Amino acid sequence: MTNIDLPNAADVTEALERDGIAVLPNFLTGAALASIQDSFNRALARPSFNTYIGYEQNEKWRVLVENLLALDPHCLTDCAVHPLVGDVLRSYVGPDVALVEARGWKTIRTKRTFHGWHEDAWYHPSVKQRPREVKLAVYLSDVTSGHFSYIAGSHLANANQFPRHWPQREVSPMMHMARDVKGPAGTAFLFDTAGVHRQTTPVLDPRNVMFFNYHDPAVPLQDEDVLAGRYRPIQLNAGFLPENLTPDQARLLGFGRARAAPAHEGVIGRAELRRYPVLHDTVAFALAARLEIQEAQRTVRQLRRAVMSRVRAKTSGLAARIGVSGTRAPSLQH
Ligand SMILES: O=C(O)CCC(=O)C(=O)O
Repeated sequence: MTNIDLPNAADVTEALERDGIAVLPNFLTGAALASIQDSFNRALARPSFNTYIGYEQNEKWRVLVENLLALDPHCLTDCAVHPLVGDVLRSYVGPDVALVEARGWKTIRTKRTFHGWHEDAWYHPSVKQRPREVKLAVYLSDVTSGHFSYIAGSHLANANQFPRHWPQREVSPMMHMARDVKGPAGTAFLFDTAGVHRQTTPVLDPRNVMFFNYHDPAVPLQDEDVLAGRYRPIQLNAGFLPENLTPDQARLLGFGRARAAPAHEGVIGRAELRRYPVLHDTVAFALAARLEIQEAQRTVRQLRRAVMSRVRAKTSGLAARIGVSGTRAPSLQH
């Protein structure tokens, strides 16, 4: 269930314009939260491999749960196309805003500073005027450490420069502007990804979170993201869609926006940039070898059966010729 006491869209948009971040306490509660937590934990049970869809991992500290719109219906209705979120995004990003990514992750317990301050890089450097992009984040675990932190107002200062990583010495003078988002599971926040932000360390308890990313899908992407197959296509379980989906919600989900896209953008899981390609090939080889061995064992069993039935046929023919009934072949007698 979503919270009816949420702030109104105008106030949230104003906070985004001013600070670059707006916190939505108790955004997700009750059955909707419990359902997503359960689905998320099931996906975290084991890695995706071959026929099993679980989590993906490309670094030690974070375990990714991709394609939230295929994970649980509440990710779609209670988060991605939540009416408040839609209203804020249309006025802050623009009428062409659409969901481009819906993924979550678990950060493991760590004291290591594995994730630094940054703005999100996503659009092609040929785009001169920085396009707006907003993420909706929803905590799925209670967060008291390893929380999200955002330098309020930094989205305005960075508006005309290409996104980059920020060393701590550059951020230290702005730390009095840091918004630390801690809170129970169900706490959400919207932030402009042009602002300087990070996940803080230490992470004393594993943290589960979902991130829904919105920008105008017509904006060209940076080369790395095209190679990595990021942002498109976005998978959706059509069965999760509510019967009364509004035209605004359909547009926010990007309905019809990929019709003119080149074919390679529509193919899931064919990114040119693979993480750990040697390991990937080794595992694929091991699976192929396992299947070949199975097939060889089957052939050996078949051959053995064929030989045995020929031996039986021969010995019973021999027995018939010498007039002994029920006698086993001499070679099998001892
Ligand atoms: O996991 C976090 O708290 C930080 C997320 C982040 O840096 C991002 O989404 O760009």
